[in-house]
Amino acid sequence: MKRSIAALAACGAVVGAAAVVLPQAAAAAQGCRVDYTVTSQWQGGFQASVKLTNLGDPVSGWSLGFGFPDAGQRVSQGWNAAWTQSGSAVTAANVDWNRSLATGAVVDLGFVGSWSGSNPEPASFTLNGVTCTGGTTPPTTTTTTTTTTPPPTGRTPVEINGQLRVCGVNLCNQYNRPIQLRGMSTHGLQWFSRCYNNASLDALATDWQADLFRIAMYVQEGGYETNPSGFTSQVNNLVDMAEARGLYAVIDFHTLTPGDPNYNLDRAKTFFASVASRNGAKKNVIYEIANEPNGVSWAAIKSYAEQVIPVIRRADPDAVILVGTRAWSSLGVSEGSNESEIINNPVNATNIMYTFHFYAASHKDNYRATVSRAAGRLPLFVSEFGTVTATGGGAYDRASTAAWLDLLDQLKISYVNWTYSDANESSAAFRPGTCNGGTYTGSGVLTESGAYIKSRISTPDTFPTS
Ligand code: IDC
Repeated sequence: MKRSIAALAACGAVVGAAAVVLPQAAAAAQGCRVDYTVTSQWQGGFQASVKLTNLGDPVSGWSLGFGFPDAGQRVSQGWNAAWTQSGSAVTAANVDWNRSLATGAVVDLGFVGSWSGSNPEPASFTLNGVTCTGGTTPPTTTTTTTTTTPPPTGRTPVEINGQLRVCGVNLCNQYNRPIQLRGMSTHGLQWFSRCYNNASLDALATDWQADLFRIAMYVQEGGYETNPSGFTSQVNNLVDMAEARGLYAVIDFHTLTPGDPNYNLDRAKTFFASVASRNGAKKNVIYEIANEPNGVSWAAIKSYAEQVIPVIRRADPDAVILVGTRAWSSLGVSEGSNESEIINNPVNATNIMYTFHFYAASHKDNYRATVSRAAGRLPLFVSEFGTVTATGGGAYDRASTAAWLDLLDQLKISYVNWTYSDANESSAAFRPGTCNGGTYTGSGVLTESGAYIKSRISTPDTFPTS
């Protein structure tokens, strides 16, 4: 799957100067190298990373061109440049913030594309009209500044990836490279707070090697509405405990019943104004504004989102925000709709992702097909899934869970499993009674579901660092 071709070789073109050799005159060395990698590919679609290196003199304003050899290939969504396509010819022009490229500067671009027939790599890369032959053309200056950020300073997920942002349909790290985060969700804080302590958070960070921790704060059922300040400080404490371990924290406003998030609009504004002002300077916080809208139109959810997001932005302008989708965050599928209602009428905000939830024993091929299709068009985040039926109990479905996680890995979609708790239900990762003791590590404390999910989450991350 992972292919890397490089349009590279030695030489570059020297243009500008005429007959007399006067190196200090107007001669501008031009040269470039492109490393093109298909980072994932699925039926009908693919994602590519395009790393452009300026080997010539510094440029201010640039345009990268290339051609797809197969006319069925299309760029559907690109990032870090303005992307256009005419026939099989693709152009990526600089955006404001990466207009200037020093000699040796590298700029990371990428896109999600579609293909029919075949998916060969593009050819004939050009920078400002000059073919990228790559290699070692000595530039006429000795400047070798680069636009890439320094190497990572630590080993935890937050130290490596830093402040996250949405780039195209992906979640990107501080190097503007797509990443996938994998982690666990609490159960309802009103019932299971005894499960969240230093020992269990240590286990999540070290034994599980997780990247993120979702803090599910129910609003009803004995949750936030009964004690706003108490639940707010409980959430803040858990954000700090995640931060201390280098884990990302998803602050989940866990609306469920009633399904219309507007029922809790005023509570949401109060809660998010408070947690965003308290945590806005942190790099590890992601906000999830409504867990699972249900029985309510997309228009109503969008209206809610467009009122709550600005409240968060005022205090925390750069955080990623997750927006729940219709029908228990199924992109509408569980109420007979689909992702097109969002694509046609997206939330008017930037740096947001849409959530998709599934329960593997209940939601199978048609839901997977929706996610495969939607992933090329919308930034998706699986902020909750279960290995069992949608009740949170019933049969553990390993085969369907594996199919889901393989798909999410391929699409680099982040995921969070329900639940990191010892609830007496098959979706819980720990056996009943575990949270009454002090041990959360090892296999003895795990349920069948927990053992499998831990085996998936604890495999090494491959976070790009440049
Ligand atoms: C379930 C819990 C269960 C609790 C119930 C009602 O597992 O113990 O009694 O909520 O609050 C969701 C929800 C999540 C559900 C879960 C399983 O986000 O709150 O938790 N589920 O039913 N969506 C689909 C499934």
